[in-house]
Amino acid sequence: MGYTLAEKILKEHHIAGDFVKGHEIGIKIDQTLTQDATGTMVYLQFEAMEIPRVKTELSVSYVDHNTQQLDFRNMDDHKFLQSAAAKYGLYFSRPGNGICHQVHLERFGIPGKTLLGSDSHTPTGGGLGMLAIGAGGLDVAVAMAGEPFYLTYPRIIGVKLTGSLPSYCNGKDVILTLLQKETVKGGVGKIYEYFGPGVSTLSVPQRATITNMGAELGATTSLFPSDQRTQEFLELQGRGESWRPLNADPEAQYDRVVEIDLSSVEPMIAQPHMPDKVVKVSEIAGTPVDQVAIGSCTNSSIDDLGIAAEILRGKTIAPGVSLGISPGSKQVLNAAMGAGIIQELVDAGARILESACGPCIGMGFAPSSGAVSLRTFNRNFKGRSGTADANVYLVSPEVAAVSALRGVITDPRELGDLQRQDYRSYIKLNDNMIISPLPEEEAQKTELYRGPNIQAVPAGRTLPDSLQAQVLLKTGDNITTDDIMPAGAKILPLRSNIPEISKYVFSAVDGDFYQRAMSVENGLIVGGENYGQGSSREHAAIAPMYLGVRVVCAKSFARIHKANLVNFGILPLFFITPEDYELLDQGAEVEFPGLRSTLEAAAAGGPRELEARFTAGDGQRRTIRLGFELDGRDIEILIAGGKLAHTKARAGSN
Ligand code: MIC
Ligand code: SF4
Repeated sequence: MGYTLAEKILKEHHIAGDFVKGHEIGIKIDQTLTQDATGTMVYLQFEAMEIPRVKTELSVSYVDHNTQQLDFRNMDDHKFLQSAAAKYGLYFSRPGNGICHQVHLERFGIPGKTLLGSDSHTPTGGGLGMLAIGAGGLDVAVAMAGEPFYLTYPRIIGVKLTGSLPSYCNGKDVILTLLQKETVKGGVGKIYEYFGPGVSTLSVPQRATITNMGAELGATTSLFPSDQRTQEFLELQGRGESWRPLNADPEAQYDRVVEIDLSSVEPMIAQPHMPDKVVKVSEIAGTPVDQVAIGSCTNSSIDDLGIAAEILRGKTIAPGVSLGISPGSKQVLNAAMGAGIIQELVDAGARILESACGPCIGMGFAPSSGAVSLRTFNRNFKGRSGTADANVYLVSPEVAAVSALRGVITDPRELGDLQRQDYRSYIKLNDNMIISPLPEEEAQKTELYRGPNIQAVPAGRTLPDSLQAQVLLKTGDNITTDDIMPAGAKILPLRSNIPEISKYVFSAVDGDFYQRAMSVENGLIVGGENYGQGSSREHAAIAPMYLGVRVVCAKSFARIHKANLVNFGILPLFFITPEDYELLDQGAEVEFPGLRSTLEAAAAGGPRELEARFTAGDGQRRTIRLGFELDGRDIEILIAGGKLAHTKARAGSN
């Protein structure tokens, strides 16, 4: 029997648990990455673990999210992160050096290694043949401490690629096609592994676009083989020695195979407000466009900017359109300057933004009221752009550029065959914005810099045996972490200050949530399917915990958010009978008798379900059964009141 590539890498890194599909396994993490919006919590938590230096092969702290410094707060966080990198032995990628995933691909990613990142788009590294997984910050801190990362052994979906992409298509159209088939919850508990003759026709940046946006499937990660194209990419980065060939065995068994003939892929577009609301561009062509943004960790490589320049050369964007470009990294920006791409884009009317996340996370370049904004990004959740009623569409750089030109959504096939240039000779290596780890002795003398906005991580409460909690909010399906804990230029500077950021929990969904949560001792949220999809931000768990939320009852959960809930002592329960969701309304007082003893019994092999009693909307007293997919370790963490408390208690008892 042969192995898939994902299985091979998992097997090589497997250090705990039974290596059986569906079981929990612990894997060794070789590399970690953090970004500034999640990073401050990561290093505060790492500090609390009292470990003098990271134990991974390589760890990098990036600053790319909160780069609009409207006051002291973001810059204070950057300084804190720089001091933490110096103290704990990490590389530090300074603001301006680029988006974490793009820079990591260029400068650090290694085929066959494992990477854990406190950002949900960490799977970008899968484009290089890395097993790259997004996780909550605390899980990343624990991995930096040399502990295993635990995950449920995923199902492996093979994506067989045949043919080659037409000139007007991009890796983006491939992943949008897959999102249309599989939906935003189709990938939960799965790894998407690409194979077949079509693979070699895709460059590493195109592969990275595909693995990056695999996050929108809810997948654990996505993975490409490491082949000659990978070798060429690494050699261009002066890192040829990091290359090794990696492939699935010919007789590898996938749990399911999806086939995509690249030659038949068409230009695709995700409509507001979900990445899986995908249709062909031709179906909605002609819709007027107000704004176009090219960039983000999905589509900001030199080839992405290059093709936009190719389309816009010598022309001017439509009068009603504002075009913003954020190059993925300093390397991309430099190459784009060298190749004249920036000149051409500026000549055509583009506004050059910083090499950072920028508009993708609502850090500037917000669209006008009710605007149609076409973005080469990966998420179009309502309000994420910074404008509550904007309509954001997700597209390739080809569609973005031609639509900017015409002022309406346009199918790039109108332009006929597109000519692509080879920009390789413009790539110059310059790591002067990456600060290397300090030698151990010097590192230990470094003091952490802490600005006044940086507050300690609040502690969770231990789980009582019986709990009564009030339903604070009932949501529908596919609630995102942006709904739970919004981002944007106003709220992001509060990421290091939980008491302050907590005031914005669910603020875009229900303006009274904060007040209501503050008025009860224990809160409960009712959710639909795929609760907590999207970002890895643990603030979507820490802040509700701070507001007293003890339990979330949902039809199903997104992977990273569920792990974050457990890490911060919030119990994730699912409706065994999905119709019971209808019974549990906002305001209900729910009793959980024998909560802790039921969990303890489950850890010892007992049934993984418990009872909840409440008065339903019809005035009837009801008892329903709720399930939990938690293993013994999760249960210990929940009982202790969260992973930090659990880790401390364990350290104390050793
Ligand atoms: C995002 O794209 O939503 C973010 C901002 O990069 C997040 C991380 C965060 O919230 O800080 C993610 O994807 O994990
Ligand atoms: Fe940054 Fe957007 Fe990528 Fe998140 S999705 S890492 S905000 S560019």
